[in-house]
Amino acid sequence: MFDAFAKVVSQADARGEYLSGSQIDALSAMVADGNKRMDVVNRITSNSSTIVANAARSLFAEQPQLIAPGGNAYTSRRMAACLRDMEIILRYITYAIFAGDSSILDDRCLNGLKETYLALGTPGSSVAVGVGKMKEAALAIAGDTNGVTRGDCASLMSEVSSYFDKAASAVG
Ligand code: PEB
Repeated sequence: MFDAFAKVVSQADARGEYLSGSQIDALSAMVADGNKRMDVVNRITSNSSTIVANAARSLFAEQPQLIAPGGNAYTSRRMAACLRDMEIILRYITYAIFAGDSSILDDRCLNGLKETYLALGTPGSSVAVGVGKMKEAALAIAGDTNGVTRGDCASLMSEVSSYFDKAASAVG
């Protein structure tokens, strides 16, 4: 598991090189924008239940066969497993945002997840739709400009977006 700093150090060490100016500049920009990153993690974390519940509700409204008898989220046990899975994925995404690196998400959550879903008979493509819905909700909450000092959050938002995309394409 890496954060953005350890990743750069490890890559430089693999080549036996000092850190480059551009690597230091990139990390320095990340530090300068650190408060925005912490804010985004905090906002998504404190709204996680709403994000998960709304995404699941919307997924089941679009794909009612999932909750019909015989469906993959039918019975409260499977429904609970489904909500739990979405929650786990969102939690690892918040770690990746915090660390500024996706390796924690890749290694501890996404690695082998598609195969797990195949083995369970759970439709990975539906999970991917659910993750996409969590992404829209999380971006809306993270990017809400009410009550905050306005600044340029474009690159942070696209980074946040990329972790959700990565999770969706890993299972879809
Ligand atoms: C991954 N999910 C399930 C299981 C596992 C995971 C390992 C099997 C064991 C169990 O039931 O608990 N666990 C989960 C995860 C990590 C982990 C992400 C990462 C670290 O350790 N069903 C649907 C929807 C979807 C869904 C499309 C969006 O119809 C999920 C939610 N996951 C789902 C369901 C099950 C499951 C298990 C329904 C139960 C399947 C079953 O027992 O039939």
